[in-house]
Amino acid sequence: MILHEKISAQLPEWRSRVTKLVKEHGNAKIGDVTVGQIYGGMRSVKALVTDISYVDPNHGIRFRGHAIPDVLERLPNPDGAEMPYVGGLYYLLMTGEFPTKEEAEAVEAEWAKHADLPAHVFNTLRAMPKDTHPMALFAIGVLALQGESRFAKRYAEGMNKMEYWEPALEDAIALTAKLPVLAAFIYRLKYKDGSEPKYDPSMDYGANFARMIGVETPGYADLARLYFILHSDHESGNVSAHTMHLVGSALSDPYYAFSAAMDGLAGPLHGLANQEALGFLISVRDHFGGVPTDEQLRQFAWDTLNSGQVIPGYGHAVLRVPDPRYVAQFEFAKKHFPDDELFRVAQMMYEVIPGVLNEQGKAKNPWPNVDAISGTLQNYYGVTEFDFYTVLFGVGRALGVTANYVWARALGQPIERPKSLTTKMLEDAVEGE
Ligand code: CMX
Repeated sequence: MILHEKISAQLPEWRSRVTKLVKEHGNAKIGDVTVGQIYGGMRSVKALVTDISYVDPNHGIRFRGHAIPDVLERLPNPDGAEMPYVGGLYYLLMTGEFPTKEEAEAVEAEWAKHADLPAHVFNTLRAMPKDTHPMALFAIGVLALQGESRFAKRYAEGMNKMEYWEPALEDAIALTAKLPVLAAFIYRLKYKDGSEPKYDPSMDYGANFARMIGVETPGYADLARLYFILHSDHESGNVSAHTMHLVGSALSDPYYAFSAAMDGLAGPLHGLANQEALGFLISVRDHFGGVPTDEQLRQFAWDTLNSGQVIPGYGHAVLRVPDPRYVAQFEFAKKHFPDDELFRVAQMMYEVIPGVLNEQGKAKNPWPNVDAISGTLQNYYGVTEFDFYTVLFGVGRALGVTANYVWARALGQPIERPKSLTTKMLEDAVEGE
């Protein structure tokens, strides 16, 4: 299998780099931790390592060192498509190299082999109450697949730790292969006829997803490709990525770890902000009967802030500029449907909200994040059920977190276990300062 061959060839050098670094510089200090950071969600504490992606506060995400426009330009596209193969992005995340078209297609072919869901997954989800949130169904569906884990089986048989990454990679591929089918089934179960989707091996990942949720409008397969690529990874400290890493560090297999990660993505301050953001846009549009003036929107935003709520889709823990994932989606909408009413509301938000947040003076970053506009694009193509949007985020996020899982096992990252203190200890530590 192509990713196995590539990683296998790269591994000796990576292992010796890490071993050398830790052996020769294990006591070197990278930063200090303040009391404010301990109480403040560990913001900016440098305590994780990943080579899959990096978020530069002033430039945004770099996938394996490459900015989004570069990634979209250099990854190969399916014939006639505007956006690249998602399988090509997975190759880049896993190996750090841009694939040829054949290599991207080899990853896509691998996915096609593993895409089918066992019957009990469909049945488990059918047994859930109708009003279960799609993210709960998604996490349950993933957990219901756990029995398929090669990692768990090999571990139970007594596996050498140098081999952990191999069944981890098999699980990563099988899991990411199944997610579009799982997501499409949840969509059909919640909002359509509840029939079981079937992956078509003659189509790529993005086109398959578009077909399985029943959106055949030209352009939507490209949006699906773009969406999964943009949401794939955002370094290691965000809630979903960190959860995957933490749970995986106990050698829980990728199914357990990813299901837990999705529970974190389902929070409104993280992935669920995409459903909240579209809800906000719609309430603005409905309140004003269309696109508001900037003065009207300013007042609406202030009313929201004064009632103790956040403006969803704005702000970020690391970024200090408009999120390039927002910019890429904005450009897509501008090209394909510049006159769409909700897109025009989103544009007005971009003009007004940063000023309001700056005036309020609390948010460190007043700019839009990935979630501010993603629902607008889905809505345009008829995917109007916005409680489904975080599931789409989850399908994309799987690409990054599973690549991280494989490399964490390959490089022998140990169980994660930071140290806790008590408030009294902190008070004693600062006494006399
Ligand atoms: N609207 C209102 N207030 C905001 C705000 C926003 N969009 N963004 C930040 N603030 C407030 C915070 O709530 C905080 O207030 P308190 O001091 O009263 O607690 C203050 O500004 C400082 O926050 P910060 O340091 O700038 O931001 P954090 O790192 O603590 O939080 C985030 C980051 C994303 C949770 C926050 O900006 C937010 O709640 N945004 C809205 C929700 C959202 O869009 N989340 C999606 C993020 C991307 C993703 O993970 O999917």
